[in-house]
Amino acid sequence: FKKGWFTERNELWPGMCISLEVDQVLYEGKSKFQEILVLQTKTQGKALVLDGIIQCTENDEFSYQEMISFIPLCSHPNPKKVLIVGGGDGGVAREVAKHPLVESVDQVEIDNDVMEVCKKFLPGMAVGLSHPKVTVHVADGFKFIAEKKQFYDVIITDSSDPVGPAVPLFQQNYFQLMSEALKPNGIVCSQAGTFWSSRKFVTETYKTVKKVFPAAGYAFTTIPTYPDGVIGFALGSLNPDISFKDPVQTFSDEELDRLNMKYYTSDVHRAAFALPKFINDTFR
Ligand code: AAT
Repeated sequence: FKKGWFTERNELWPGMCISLEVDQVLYEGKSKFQEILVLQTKTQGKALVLDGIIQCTENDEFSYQEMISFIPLCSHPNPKKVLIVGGGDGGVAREVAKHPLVESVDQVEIDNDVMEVCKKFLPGMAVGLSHPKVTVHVADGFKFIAEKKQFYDVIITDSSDPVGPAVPLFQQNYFQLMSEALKPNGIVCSQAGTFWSSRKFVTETYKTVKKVFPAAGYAFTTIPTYPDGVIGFALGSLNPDISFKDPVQTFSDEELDRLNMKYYTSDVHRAAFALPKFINDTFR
């Protein structure tokens, strides 16, 4: 990419895609795993792009990072130990670390170059990587998780889309390994695509979670710079009686301000589980 409009063309969302007007290319490089691009966009702040796919922009990242973190954390009565898989920009670590009940966070990101680039160009997200609660591991999330048994209360998979190094993070054996890495009543929450362009993928991911976990759920958030302007999360829990849509922890407006929340509230949490009929129908 050189200049003008960057276009996120991909077969995962055939025939329609997002474009960002770019003022400047701030970084362009190739790691062991993927092509890394940082763009100064005209209206959406800086953008991180991996293998041609937008991972986040400064303007709207809070929607995704708050929701993928606080939905599972607030569905758990005492989320002390948390694992983040992926999330090299650090935004999810930033959100998880600020939750008052969280004591320690492991993060396993496969690509050290992504984290280094984000520390330089996206410090507002990368702060998460150096938070005292957070320990960063550079490794493949799949391998990392296979070695953990009954260890975490919550596992968040902030993964890139199912192309390249992230493919295994959507397979049934990955969800199986996550269920074994959880403590009793633990919860997993995985990035799980868009129900407009990737309806089949969303349904398959939900059904995979349902096979492995006694309880499954699906929530979504709005985000203009991801395909279709929405992205969903597949949730699973070892607690068969959980009701994901009813948060067991709620925060007052003052507490939400103190936590610097910009998107998440208890009402938004509940609303995120109200799915359009055509999606609910495919989940049956
Ligand atoms: N916070 C929103 C950004 C992401 S980043 C996804 C991260 O997952 C990337 O940094 C990538 O290097 C990392 N990753 C990919 N595969 C693995 C793996 N096997 N183990 C550990 N980390 C991995 C999500 C963007 C979503 C885009 C939606 N269209």
